[in-house]
Amino acid sequence: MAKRAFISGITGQDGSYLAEHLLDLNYEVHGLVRRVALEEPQRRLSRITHLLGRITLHPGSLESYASIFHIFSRYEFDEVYHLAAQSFVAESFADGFSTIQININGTHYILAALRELQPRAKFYFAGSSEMFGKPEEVPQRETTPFHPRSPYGISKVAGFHLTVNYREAYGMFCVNGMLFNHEGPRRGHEFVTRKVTSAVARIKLGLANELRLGNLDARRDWGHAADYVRAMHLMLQQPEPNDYVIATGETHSVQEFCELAFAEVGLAASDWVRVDERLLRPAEVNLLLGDASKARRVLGWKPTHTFRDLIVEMVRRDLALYSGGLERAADSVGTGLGPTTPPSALSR
Ligand code: NDP
Ligand code: GDR
Repeated sequence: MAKRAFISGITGQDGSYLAEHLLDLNYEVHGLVRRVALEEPQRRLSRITHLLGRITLHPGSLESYASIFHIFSRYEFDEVYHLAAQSFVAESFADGFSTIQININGTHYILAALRELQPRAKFYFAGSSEMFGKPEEVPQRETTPFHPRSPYGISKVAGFHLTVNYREAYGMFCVNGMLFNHEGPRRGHEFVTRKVTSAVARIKLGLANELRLGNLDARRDWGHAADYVRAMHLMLQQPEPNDYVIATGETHSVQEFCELAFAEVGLAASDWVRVDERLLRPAEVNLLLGDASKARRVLGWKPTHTFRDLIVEMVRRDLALYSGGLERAADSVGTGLGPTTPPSALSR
């Protein structure tokens, strides 16, 4: 019989890739969507338009224990992937209260409802390299101490410990993915990689004339989201629950990302990029570099996209998008922008 999976955050970058991956593996896929998504499906369901006939969506919110309890009381799941979160670090400085409330309580609600209703479901928590923050060693591995630098990072450390606590206290199969930055053409426009590639495309097409950024020296270990969702699934297929770092093992600066992205369209980043001090963060994470050797050894996971492949794919998709080449709904899949059809897959 097909396994049944539940994905919170199915409308996000990772949720959409994970849903595709699980459908390819013949899973029955369910997802949580906010009720506002129903009011604005064109924008809010655009990453999963192409999947709507094959998945079941449940209205609900991380802010409502009742909505989560309701879903888990109606359906039993083999695997629960908890990806939903306020995921933008800069926003967490602007409104730390909401980030902490949604990310910590939302995780706790899902774990508590699972414990009550289906303690045998396997649970994945979307932990982050932001937990390492100001890293106490380079590269960072599973045993590196946490030193979060933002309300977002703090919320992920709390989610990590909640996940470990449910594993230890109640014997549930709960795992933490400790994922480093991962990107792709479906990335939200607020994150630096997509901000750069969409600006590169618009500048090349004469639709924009500069790109304002904050800290160009920050270094990240950037991988491709399609690779990282495979790791999430593999973590839940192991005989014992455990926590894993997922990373490429390469680090690059924002400056390097910009140079390669502009070079892809024959432009020089220095002619177009301006530093805007308003985009600097109150506390920055300067250097992240992951050591995924445990995932390589135990899960047999490794990344398949290079840094350059990732940039080229993102720039080309944005060029096609902004030049009108992705107008039709079927082609706009994954841009997070394009038109979509009304949702027909809602459970109620
Ligand atoms: P996105 O920001 O693209 O997606 C976030 C998802 O969470 C969206 O589906 C969003 O729904 C949903 N969500 C937010 N708030 C709520 C809420 N109150 N109730 C229900 N759903 C909500 O993030 P990614 O796909 O990039 O990341 C997935 C997870 O992995 C996140 O937890 C993130 O923090 C974590 N992570 C991401 C990394 C990365 O590099 N991408 C690295 C490490 C961890 P809606 O569409 O309605 O806004
Ligand atoms: P990050 O991603 O904070 O690492 O969190 P983001 O792309 O926002 O920032 C990466 C680095 O780029 C610098 N930067 C800018 N960032 C943005 N967004 N906009 C700018 O204009 C800009 N200029 C420079 C930032 O200061 C930072 O150093 C992402 C999210 O997906 C989290 O949810 C996830 O947990 C971590 O990755 C791992």
